[in-house]
Amino acid sequence: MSSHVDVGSTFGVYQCCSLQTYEPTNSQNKADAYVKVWCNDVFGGMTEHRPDQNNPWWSAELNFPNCKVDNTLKLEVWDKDLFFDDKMFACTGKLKSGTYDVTCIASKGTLYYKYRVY
Ligand SMILES: [Ca+2]
Repeated sequence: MSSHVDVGSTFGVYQCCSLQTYEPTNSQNKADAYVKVWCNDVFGGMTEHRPDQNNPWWSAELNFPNCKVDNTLKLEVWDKDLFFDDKMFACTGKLKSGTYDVTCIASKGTLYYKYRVY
């Protein structure tokens, strides 16, 4: 019998986020935004959507047990619609060790988020 203890592995935590939208897409000119998150193409989850809100925020915390330094974190901001949701923009970046507040500026909005890799 032997047991295995995984010591020193890296672990990614992603904390979502707030958004300022510049091009809201529903009929009231408001966004119904939510955010999907991947680490190296592994889907890590998504936030709930915030209806009719051009400055939404979320407090979701997503854990990525296998997310490491130099992996690529990808966030997609989506606008919920009745039938087909629209992708507003995406943010990608390579992860560094430590805790970071990130601002992603895109033509349709600015996304603020935080991640930690340790
Ligand atoms: Ca919408």
